[in-house]
Amino acid sequence: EANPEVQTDIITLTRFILQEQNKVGASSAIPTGDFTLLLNSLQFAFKFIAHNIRRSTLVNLIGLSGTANSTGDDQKKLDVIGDEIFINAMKASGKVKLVVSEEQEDLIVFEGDGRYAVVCDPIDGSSNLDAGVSVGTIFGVYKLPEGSSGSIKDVLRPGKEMVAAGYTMYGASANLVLSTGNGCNGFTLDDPLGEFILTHPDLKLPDLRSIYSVNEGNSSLWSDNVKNYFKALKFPEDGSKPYSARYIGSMVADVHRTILYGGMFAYPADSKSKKGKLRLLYEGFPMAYIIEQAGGLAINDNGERILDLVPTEIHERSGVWLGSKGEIEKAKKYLLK
Ligand code: P6P
Repeated sequence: EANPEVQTDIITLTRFILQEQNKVGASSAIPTGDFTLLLNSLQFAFKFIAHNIRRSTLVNLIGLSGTANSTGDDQKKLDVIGDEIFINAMKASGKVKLVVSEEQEDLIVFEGDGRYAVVCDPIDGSSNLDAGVSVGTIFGVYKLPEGSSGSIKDVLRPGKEMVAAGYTMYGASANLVLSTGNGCNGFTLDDPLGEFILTHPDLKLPDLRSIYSVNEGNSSLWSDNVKNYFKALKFPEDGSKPYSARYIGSMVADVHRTILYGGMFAYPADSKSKKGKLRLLYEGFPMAYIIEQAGGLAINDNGERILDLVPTEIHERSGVWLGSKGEIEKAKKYLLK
């Protein structure tokens, strides 16, 4: 009889997406086949970036960093490598018309008749890499409106119009968290197999969890409302237990913990960064999309739903508050005082 330990019917990412497409009510903006091919290119980019992160960590560890490679140019910074891998994979897919990247000042327009626009931060948090902190690729996908030939207006749209969004966190293993508008699912890269396997089906945040995640070093710059909110968590007046503080300083890692354990994460706008630090299009929108699909909320400093905001330029910043529904509703009460 079959060995019970051996999984013989695993759900890979490709199989999962094909199943999703056949679900009733799957977002009609994703024609059968096209999205699977786009997703295959996305997952290739994640695998290749994961490979380079592991290799570069090793390279740095044994002091080879900074060595000139065969063509004599300097060892590329990892975020440049991640950016090139991502852009090349999107171009090769034949399904993408536009790319916005945190590493590229201007919109990238490909030749051909791709019907998707992809926005991304290829390696968010890369400054933490040498400290062994998890970093990640954050991405969002818009479908070009019918009749559009592909221009900046196709990406200056509210995040709620995205047909897919997510991130891949490069930690002990590569973890992809993805939504195509029907809930939120987690996949883990099985390196030897080279496949992302469904390991966290139907992710849902708990409604409440006493964990807050913010860079307290900015406290003196916050508005009084923001100061009062965090003070209430740390010195509760109703005699309840104070909240726990957890801050990694890598958005993908802080958001991943928030999805798995609950709680809230914030990068408020402040007197120094009046529009906040995080980028709306390829950090705020994808994380807000994922969090909402997992039953949480995501708002800006004015208590507005992040996914309803319309960027005016591709690198626009925004304050970001996201996490458990009950925790963000509590924060919103303070923000609107
Ligand atoms: P701070 C990393 O540089 C990043 O863009 C996000 O990943 C992270 O959430 C934030 O900046 C951390 O910023 O000011 O707390 O170091």
